[in-house]
Amino acid sequence: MTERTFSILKPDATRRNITGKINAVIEEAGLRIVAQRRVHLTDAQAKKFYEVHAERPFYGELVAQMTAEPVVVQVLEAEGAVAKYREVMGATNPDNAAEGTIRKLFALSIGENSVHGSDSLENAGIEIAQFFKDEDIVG
Ligand code: RTP
Ligand code: MG
Repeated sequence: MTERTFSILKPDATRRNITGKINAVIEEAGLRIVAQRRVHLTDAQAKKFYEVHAERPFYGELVAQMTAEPVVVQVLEAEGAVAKYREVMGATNPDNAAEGTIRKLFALSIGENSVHGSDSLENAGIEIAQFFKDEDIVG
């Protein structure tokens, strides 16, 4: 089934000017970038986005990192886009990420791990709606 997933190219990627290199890996894997926008997340936006992690010890650091510099928010489309993008991203900790994955290629650490991708189709819908209007997604 054709699905849409939500992606963020994180501040460590915009800072190093490697968003194009990451997009090349995304497109090479067959995911289509059907919406994309550069944005500097506010504290409130980042806190809401990562609400599920509010009780985790790294929450404060995560919100600080995600608001430090701009990010690129995206909608990616493909057959089975949610699982496909998780595979292309690689493990959260780049030390555990498979060869050829975005995190293996580009991540600096578990915190500065270059990309976010939705972990379920339900969350993809919720996350896309936080950043994009329907008419701004062109499949
Ligand atoms: P994401 O949500 O960003 O796509 O990454 P994920 O599913 O692989 O990882 P998740 O468990 O949802 O954690 C969200 C983000 O929090 C940061 N993190 N830091 N210091 C730590 O132990 C730690 N653990 C997670 C990472 O940036 C992770 O992507
Ligand atoms: Mg996650």
